[in-house]
Amino acid sequence: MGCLILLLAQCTNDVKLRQHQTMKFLTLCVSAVLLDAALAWAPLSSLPSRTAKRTAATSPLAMASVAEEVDYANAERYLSEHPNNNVPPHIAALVGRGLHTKPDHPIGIIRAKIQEYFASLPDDYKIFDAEDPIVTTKQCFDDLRIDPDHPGRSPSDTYYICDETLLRTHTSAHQSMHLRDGYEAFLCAGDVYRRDEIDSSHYPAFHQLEGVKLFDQEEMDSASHLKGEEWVKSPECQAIADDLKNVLEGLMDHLFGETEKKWSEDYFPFTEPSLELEIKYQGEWLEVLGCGVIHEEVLSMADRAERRGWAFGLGLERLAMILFEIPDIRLFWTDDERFHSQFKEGQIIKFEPYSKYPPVFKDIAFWLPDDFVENDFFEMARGVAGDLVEKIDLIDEFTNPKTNRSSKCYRITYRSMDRSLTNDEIDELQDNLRDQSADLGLEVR
Ligand code: FA5
Ligand code: MG
Repeated sequence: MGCLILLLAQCTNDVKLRQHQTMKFLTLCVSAVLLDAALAWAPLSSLPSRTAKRTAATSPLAMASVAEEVDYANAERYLSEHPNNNVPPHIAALVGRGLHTKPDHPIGIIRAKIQEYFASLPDDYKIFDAEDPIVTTKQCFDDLRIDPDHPGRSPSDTYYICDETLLRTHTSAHQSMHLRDGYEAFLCAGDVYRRDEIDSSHYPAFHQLEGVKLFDQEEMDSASHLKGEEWVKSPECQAIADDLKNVLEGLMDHLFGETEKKWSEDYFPFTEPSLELEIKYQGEWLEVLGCGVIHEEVLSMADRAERRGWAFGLGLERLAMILFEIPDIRLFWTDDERFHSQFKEGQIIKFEPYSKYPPVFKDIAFWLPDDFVENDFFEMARGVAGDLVEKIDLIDEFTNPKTNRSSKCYRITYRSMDRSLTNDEIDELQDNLRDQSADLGLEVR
């Protein structure tokens, strides 16, 4: 409730915010109060399974508290008229599709399989899957020690609704809230959004599953006062990291049987040490998750200073691509029945490509303005041609030594997942893209 009001207050700072949106938020606040009251008597343990959102509703801080009242699939929620709103309509249209909650969708199937593994472990993991995809900068970044000038926070990487609210870039945005609410072991799945490169394993909308576990306070007692390097070097911190690796290796074996895995050091401001795990897929290493021992400052900001534990965040599309042999990340979002009819709840079935239609390649070269942001161009291409853009590769770069002007040449691969493309239609899209490039200050060569 508190957060909803905060969110409302932040967004109404924007005088241009449409009135009906303000009304919607007010309605939500009232519903949240009613729901809070209605649930106040319900013992947590008596609630059945799809009630993660209802148990969250008993918390004063839960953004998910009105999950049953809010229509996350309403694209209007994400398209405020705030001058710094950078959510394009084709992204707003993806939010709230809830692929991770669909029992017959590969994302839902893999999520269920992951939950099945965690249910077999001794700890009791609380399941969340209905948090609001709109989070505050505090939830997504500050609570996780991500500095104001971290590149991941910039509008070239993140979709902002208004200055203080955004589409979550990772499910870690909900860690602190659940920790503060007293949960000690939980899984939290949801759709996340990033402005990113375009190819078969990157998509601006994808799904993550977050896992967090705190350790018994007595086990950590002799070390929980340690900070920084001293803590990281302690046997207690090492024990947490070892447990984390064991649990995740067990998960990979549960999903794939024996697979080739590779751990590497990584860096996240909210964990130390931090690691990433890669899996061999079609002869290449594919990064599937990031994880680490939760930074003591994150725990202390979440009012759990005396506790220690681990966290991980894995990419559900990446895992599903390996498990179901789905060759292109765009397929997860298709409405094509030839895709959906192949998958059934609880079953791991290899995907049979219904056809591989031929690609159409088009190159575009332009002189760059000084403030060129590659992701702006990628997004513009997706805005013009949608999922017909399979990938965009930089194929040439050049700086004129006399004028010092730089140019780049990109090759766009157009390919439909369900039909053959005609040259004429692609020429038209490419012409549109060339015309629109001027809006980014690009001078087509
Ligand atoms: C994170 O998002 C961290 N929040 C993970 C984490 C959680 C670390 C808790 C420590 C503790 P990263 O940006 O590496 O980390 O993303 C995690 C996973 O999401 C990646 O390993 C990958 O599997 C997936 N992923 C990232 N970007 C994309 C994308 N554009 N498309 C599809 N999957 C992606
Ligand atoms: Mg990573």
